Amino acid sequence: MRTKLAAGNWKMNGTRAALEELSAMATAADKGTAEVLICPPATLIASAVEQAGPIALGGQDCHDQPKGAHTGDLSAKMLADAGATYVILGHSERRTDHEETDALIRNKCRAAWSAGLKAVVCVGETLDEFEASNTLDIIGGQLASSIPDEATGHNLVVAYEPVWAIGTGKVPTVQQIGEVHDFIRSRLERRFGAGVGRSVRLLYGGSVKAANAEEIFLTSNVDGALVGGASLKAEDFVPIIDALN
Ligand code: G2H
Repeated sequence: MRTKLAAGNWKMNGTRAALEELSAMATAADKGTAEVLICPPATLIASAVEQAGPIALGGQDCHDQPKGAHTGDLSAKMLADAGATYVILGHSERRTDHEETDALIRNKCRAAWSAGLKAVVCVGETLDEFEASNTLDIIGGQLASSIPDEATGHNLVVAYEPVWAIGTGKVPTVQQIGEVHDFIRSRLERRFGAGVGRSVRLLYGGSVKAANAEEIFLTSNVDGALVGGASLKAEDFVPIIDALN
């Protein structure tokens, strides 16, 4: 069976004081069977290691090259060296703000795997694409082009994040989430075979909070959530962790 995963994406939020939130999250992680992951700003990863306890730590991006003249960038190995075991790749904010393409995300994925990191690859449609009923075409294309052939249930997590649901408070219906997650599962099985396809964890992301987590977690092929705003404070994130257990 797939281990449930509650993943927090702190985005560009938090200085060292924010690490105080980790202790209550660690207590919640200790109590249950779901895995808990926090992806703080990279500046906090090394100092988070001590407080994190059972919580896994991740980066929010990495470069596709192992080293070199890339001012301001971080390699996957640097994240791993700081204490990360995961990295989020292809978040829609990176695809938009930094014009990241599927091909670049695929290369970053390979770089992450070379450094021993697990990749959380994000896919999702924009509001225009959703309204034009193009969701499955878009997701199918992103899956095919962003994920390398060497994917396994160990090195890959896929997060479905409809762009129009991110930070907006708008959430698709559980039927819509289930339809997309079933589609992602079938595409992974078709490409990688049933063994790998069934072992990759699928997260839903986009305005997940304590009030809607339980219902989302009961949805077909939802193995957890990638949570932004509601992962910053333990009082918001702990109920989401608890809902997975
Ligand atoms: C989607 C999500 C976390 P939020 O970006 O990746 O953010 O939960 O704030 O919508």
